[in-house]
Amino acid sequence: MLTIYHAPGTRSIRPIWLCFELGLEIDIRTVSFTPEFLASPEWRAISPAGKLPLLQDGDLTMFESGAMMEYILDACGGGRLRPAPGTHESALHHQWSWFSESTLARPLGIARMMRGGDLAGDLGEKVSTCLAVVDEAVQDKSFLLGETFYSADIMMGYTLELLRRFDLLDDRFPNALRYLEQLKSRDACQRAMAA
Ligand SMILES: N[C@@H](CCC(=O)N[C@@H](CS)C(=O)NCC(=O)O)C(=O)O
Repeated sequence: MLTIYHAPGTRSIRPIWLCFELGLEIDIRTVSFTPEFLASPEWRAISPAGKLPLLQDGDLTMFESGAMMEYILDACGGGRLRPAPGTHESALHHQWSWFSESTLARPLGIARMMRGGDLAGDLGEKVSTCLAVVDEAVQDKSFLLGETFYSADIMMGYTLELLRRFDLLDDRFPNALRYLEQLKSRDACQRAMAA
């Protein structure tokens, strides 16, 4: 059974949501999301960068949420929740998954490192530019790649919810907001958020 270390509101929601969508039984271990715990030798022994989420499967330990999603799909997905490998749709699926974490969420990480860097200025501008891309992508469809829900929507859903919490996703992006609400109405998402 997969074990996922979790704290409410953090990126551990992604792999948990995915497991719930796939109907997998998982062991969720809630940990304290405090600087003290994240810096503790006990935590650093399994999560060397001091981050959440963390996934364990037998002797495998992983500490990057997008990579966990790929592993869960490889090991337990049975072809579900992602397009067939090697197709153009799969290429775009990879692109949205990576875009969610490494491009759209990046300014928040920089702002945090700069201890409150200017999300109202340059960094906020960068987020808005990327949000406009998402807004346009879901303008005339239910999900990023059309009418089928995929794991890239989980990657994106978490990032959009994070940006909404920081008041960066607002009614300038009505399609992205509608898309987020639709994602959040899914039973698996609600269960992951309540975990
Ligand atoms: N790209 C990483 C980001 C991990 C990350 O920044 N996790 C946050 C929680 S959502 C964290 O552990 N922050 C604590 C810290 O940076 O001290 C992933 O997607 O797993």
